[in-house]
Amino acid sequence: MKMYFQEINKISYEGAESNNPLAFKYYDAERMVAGKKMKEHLRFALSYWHTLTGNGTDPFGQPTMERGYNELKGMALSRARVDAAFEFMTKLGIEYFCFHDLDIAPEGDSLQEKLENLDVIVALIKEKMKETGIKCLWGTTNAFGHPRFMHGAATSPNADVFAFAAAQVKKAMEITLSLGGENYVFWGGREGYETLLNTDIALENDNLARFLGMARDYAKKIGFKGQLLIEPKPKEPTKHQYDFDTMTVLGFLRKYNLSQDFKLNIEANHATLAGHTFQHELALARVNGMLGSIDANQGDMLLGWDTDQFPTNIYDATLCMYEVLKNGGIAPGGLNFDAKVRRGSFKPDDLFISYIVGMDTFAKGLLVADRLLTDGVLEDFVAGRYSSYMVGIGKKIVEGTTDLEELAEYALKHDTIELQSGRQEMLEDIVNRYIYGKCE
Ligand code: XUL
Ligand code: CO
Repeated sequence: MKMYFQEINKISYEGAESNNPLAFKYYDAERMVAGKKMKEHLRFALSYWHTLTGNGTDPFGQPTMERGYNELKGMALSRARVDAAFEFMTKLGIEYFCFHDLDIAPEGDSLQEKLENLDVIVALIKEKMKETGIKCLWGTTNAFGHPRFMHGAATSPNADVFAFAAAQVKKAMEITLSLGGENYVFWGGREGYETLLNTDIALENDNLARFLGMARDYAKKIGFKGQLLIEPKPKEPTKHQYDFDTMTVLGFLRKYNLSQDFKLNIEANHATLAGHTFQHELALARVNGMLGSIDANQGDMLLGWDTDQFPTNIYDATLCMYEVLKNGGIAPGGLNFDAKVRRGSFKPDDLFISYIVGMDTFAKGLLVADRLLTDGVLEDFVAGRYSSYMVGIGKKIVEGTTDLEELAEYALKHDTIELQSGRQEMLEDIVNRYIYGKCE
């Protein structure tokens, strides 16, 4: 079998003092943290699209990525990418992957040919999974790239497009099931609009719900036990994506009676595009029992689009893992690196270095978050801040045993109110100090 990363050996843990860019400084897969192995907390996954099919093109320029399979085409290229993917994951110790149908096999000239191509590659992937023990975190379908989806898929004004997308999702779910996928993701693709002058948003939203309902029914019918996930994103490619953010999706799912069947896949860069922090989206999903999985990446605060950079921001990673720990873990979801190397980082070892930095950032974030939670520093402060709801009139408010009249009477007698400081800067300093050194 051809090797695509011959010059790179298995990546090992060397510790925080190491200067080797091709070694882990914090990610020590078997290390126990809060009763579980690091790798069980983090459940890292490779994104097939950015890692194997991404070639460095941007709207202004041609491919840049130096890859050993660049000369190949069609099915030969798809086969080579399978070999490269499993070599890469094995060397990094990544135990999961995520994919779109079209990442793994070429379109073909007809729907039939596309389905047949998929069957051939899926058989190959299955062999590799058996050989390596690597698993599928989630599958999805690409119903946004082909020109037929220019006006959307489930929200296209053309019913034939709706049907085509349905055929694709049906197949992608079957594949995900046959690969033992633990989740299935719906990212909105082009489910949104550019102008209301040509758009029936009521019908489009109803159709999106109909589509998701049919997908849920089919998943049940074929015995897919994985978690169904929706990945919110506010804009790009459409001006206004229907799955804007956590609360928008939650409202939508509740309206159409779908909230029992779906959870959310929260992506860092989508959160910031929506004008939220990553933690905001994670926390709202968590407190509503909807946190399903994570697309780990980061955006650039100076740019208004989805740059899908590898996550290197320790502050955000810490607060992400804080939410994950408070959620009782992320399984059956995981941390999928929906991230791509910059166009100028075109060498094969850049791919390894980027994953290593991302994995180290989240491993360190996990250590800091665990220590923050064990010491209870933030939790204790927050509990104290709301302590007036534990007794007296506050307790009655929470228990629903009071009303406006009683509250008005109470307020008349207690109109000299003493407030406490929110101590934001003090708390930020505490987080900083835990990041700097309280947990090696
Ligand atoms: C797009 C995005 C997708 C989904 C899968 O912004 O994040 O890659 O994660 O379709
Ligand atoms: Co994503």
